[in-house]
Amino acid sequence: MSALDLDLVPLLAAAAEDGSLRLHFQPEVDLVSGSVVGMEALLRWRHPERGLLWPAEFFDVAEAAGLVRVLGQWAFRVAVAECRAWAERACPTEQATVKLWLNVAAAQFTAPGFLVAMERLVRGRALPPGALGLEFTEQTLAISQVSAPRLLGRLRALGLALAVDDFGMWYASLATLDALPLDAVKLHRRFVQAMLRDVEGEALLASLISLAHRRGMVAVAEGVETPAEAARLASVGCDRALGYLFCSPVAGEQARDLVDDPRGRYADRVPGARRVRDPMMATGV
Ligand code: G
Ligand code: MN
Repeated sequence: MSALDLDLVPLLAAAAEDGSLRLHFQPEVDLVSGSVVGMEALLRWRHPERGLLWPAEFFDVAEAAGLVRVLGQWAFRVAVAECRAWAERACPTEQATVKLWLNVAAAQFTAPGFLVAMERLVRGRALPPGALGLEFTEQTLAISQVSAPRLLGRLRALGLALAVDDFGMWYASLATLDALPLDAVKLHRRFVQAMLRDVEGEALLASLISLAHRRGMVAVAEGVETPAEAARLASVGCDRALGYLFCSPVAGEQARDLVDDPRGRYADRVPGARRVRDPMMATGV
């Protein structure tokens, strides 16, 4: 890992107030229908000289400088306001057709006031059912091993969907899938690549998907870039995918356009060969 660029700290400390943070949105696509069923909110930071930076370029510095919670709070506030705007454009009381997924950093999840803040945010904005989901990496769930099951249970009781993110990037602890109340498993791009590399890779991916399904979770592949990847994913039973094949992360205005017209949006890019229904579609999660 490269040394931390601590020169970024003063600028980053001001970012939540100076208008240089952005939230982009990437559609999550159902591999049977090609419909947009979710959006992942992704934080970006416009640096005055270096241009638009991705979290990978500034998150380690933010962590070292204790700025993760401030950035996270900004992202949550903006994302929930956006979600509210989507609901108003559709029908505010009906089940949301496109769920907004937010990434939760460990520093946020382990902060004492997290649950109360989420409660206030969700209730205060009167979001429709199914409007919001939270993503946690395996590390985050492991750090808060003792409190995680209870906390996740309380978040779920608020009507939030819960997902484990980047699954397989750390220890891919199967206990995560076995013991925690989760709705979705987001599989890291490495599994998509492994699937295409050899039969062992495909078997590994297929067994993770099957395990997720047996636990009542939806399997979501990340970083899908080609039609061949989408077709293979569908053939091993993967439910949903995000990636450049469908759409890169886009700014708010374009995201609204996608949310207004999500049905069959990317039907031309999914093989449509599976006859099994998306389990989340059935439960409304
Ligand atoms: O939260 P998560 O670690 O899942 O973030 C995913 C990151 O990957 C985002 O920053 C997003 O912009 C990026 N990304 C999105 N689609 C693709 C893709 O198709 N390929 C690759 N390599 N990266 C992607
Ligand atoms: Mn994510």
